[in-house]
Amino acid sequence: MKSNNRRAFIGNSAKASVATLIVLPSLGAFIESCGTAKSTTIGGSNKIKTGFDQVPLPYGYNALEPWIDTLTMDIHFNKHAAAYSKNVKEAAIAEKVDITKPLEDVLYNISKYSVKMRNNGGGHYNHELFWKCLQPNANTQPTGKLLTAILKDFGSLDEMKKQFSEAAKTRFGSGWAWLLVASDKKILISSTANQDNPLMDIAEAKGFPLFGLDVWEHAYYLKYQNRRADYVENFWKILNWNYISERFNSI
Ligand code: MN3
Repeated sequence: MKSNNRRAFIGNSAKASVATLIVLPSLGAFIESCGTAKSTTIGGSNKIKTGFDQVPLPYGYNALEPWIDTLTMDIHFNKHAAAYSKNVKEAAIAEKVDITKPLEDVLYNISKYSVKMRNNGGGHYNHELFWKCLQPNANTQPTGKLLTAILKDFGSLDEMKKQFSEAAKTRFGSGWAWLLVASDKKILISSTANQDNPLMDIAEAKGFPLFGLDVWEHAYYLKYQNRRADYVENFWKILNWNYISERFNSI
């Protein structure tokens, strides 16, 4: 894990003090880790990086009614998502990961870690992102550079939504649908199983996730039961495009 720590260090080196620089093992290692840092996947600024602790929900449990019900939000945040955060910290301690560094640094190299880290690191990251991408009474639309990019890659906003909804509805079993930016800046739609995500080196479609939709049954079953398609349809009504644009503009 030492090289990961070095990579994480380099990622934050703009903020590092001269005093901390002297702990680097050698100039050779410094140069080597600079080279590795460049090869990491596309990512956002430090401002939108993810820590290992849960950030408080930015709205009440009932705020997304009637599209996502209060009890689902309460259980989802306080039980399911809380468990991912607790478990990823356990895995981090066991695998000597510095939890003061962004979780993204682990996810970029997830194939080098345990299954526990993959499931819970992904689970924690995905949920922290999910809450921020939702908003009560959203009624927002993509604008500016993000809208231009969507139109370029999909032809229309409706076409993007159609393809995303299809990915969400057809993901077999538990998983997520994603809108992501690939390293060539092309906007893609993908879906992943379980708690995997596009940041991971094992992902089929790699890139920076703009938003994801949780299609595990725990995300919708109390209200929608087997009607995943209705849940997917209603998701568009509470999507926080302002935050999603902020993510797009940060890369
Ligand atoms: Mn979930």
